[in-house]
Amino acid sequence: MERTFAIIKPDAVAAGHTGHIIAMIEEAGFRILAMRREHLTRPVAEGFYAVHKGKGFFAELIEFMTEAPVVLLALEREDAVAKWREVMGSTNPDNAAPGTVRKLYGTNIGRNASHGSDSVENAGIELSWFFRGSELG
Ligand code: 3AN
Repeated sequence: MERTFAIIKPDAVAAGHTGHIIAMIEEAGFRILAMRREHLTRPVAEGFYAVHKGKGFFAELIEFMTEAPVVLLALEREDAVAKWREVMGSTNPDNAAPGTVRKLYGTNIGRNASHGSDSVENAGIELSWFFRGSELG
């Protein structure tokens, strides 16, 4: 069993797609270990995306991620990191496969409806940024 970290981003939450995205997650065989709706503060968002600090899109990314509430999820299944990235689709919704979260609900490369960890190592770091160990059962 593997774990990954997911965010339903402000655009998708505000548009009322939380329920369908959670259904997609469960239909893809994930167990939801923990879930929380939260309006990210600037320091939390900047800490989470620290790896992108200095990139041209950083300010825009932080603005977007703090504009409205998100839904944070801890997910588990076999091959969870790769499988959730498959369900999300490519970073840029234009290149995402039909039926993926980003194709269905993303607008552009910045406002792309969802986040998923890119490695098992980063999943562990990201999960512990948002959830206490005791919340992950
Ligand atoms: P992914 O989320 O698919 O792993 P990353 O790690 O390259 O993609 O980027 C993290 C987040 O930063 C993306 N989800 C997206 O919201 C934003 N981002 C990435 N590249 C750009 C860009 N060129 N312009 C605006 N936002 C971007």
